[in-house]
Amino acid sequence: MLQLYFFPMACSLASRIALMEAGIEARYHLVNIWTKKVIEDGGDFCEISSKGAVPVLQLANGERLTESAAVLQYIADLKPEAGLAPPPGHLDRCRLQEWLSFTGSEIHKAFLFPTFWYKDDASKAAARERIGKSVSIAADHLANRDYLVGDRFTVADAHLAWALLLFRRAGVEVSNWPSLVEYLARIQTRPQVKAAIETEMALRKTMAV
Ligand SMILES: N[C@@H](CCC(=O)N[C@@H](CS)C(=O)NCC(=O)O)C(=O)O
Repeated sequence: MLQLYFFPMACSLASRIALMEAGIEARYHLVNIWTKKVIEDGGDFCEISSKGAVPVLQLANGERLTESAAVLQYIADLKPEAGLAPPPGHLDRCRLQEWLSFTGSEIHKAFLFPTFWYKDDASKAAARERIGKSVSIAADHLANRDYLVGDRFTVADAHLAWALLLFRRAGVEVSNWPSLVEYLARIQTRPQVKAAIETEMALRKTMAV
């Protein structure tokens, strides 16, 4: 069985959404990403992955995969019939990778600066402006379409939707981009997305961090 190491409402939420959308049963291990402890047994998370970051997906053969872009595509390819990623070799598969990469580097990492790393207001404001530029690209793309790639929900949408859910913490309002407000609402009408968010929101409240 697949095993996902996660922290509630962290980027590993996208992997949970992918597993649930694909109907793949998995074991979920709650990790405290700040203390690097696996909650259930107090084990050292850095022994699971030297990166010390979620998501980590443990495969059926015991190998472990990290990086959301890789984990999400691996899950999607386990159940091609769920349509969570275009088939390899198709141009749309490269489009999917394009969005996974953009969300992971230009959006995800960008909002960490104003939220956690920068202490002074000027640096925070500059970081928010930068994230705004990246987000505007996604907002323009979604102005006339329902999903990032093709005409159906893919793992790229799970990834971007997760990032948008965390914007407020970084002091960035999604309401600045009406197309993203509609997009996020659309993604959250999906029963599996809703259930995944509810599960992690409930768990997040139990964490003291
Ligand atoms: N490039 C990685 C980033 C993973 C990442 O930054 N995960 C965060 C949670 S959203 C984390 O676990 N951070 C803990 C740390 O870096 O110490 C990915 O896209 O999966």
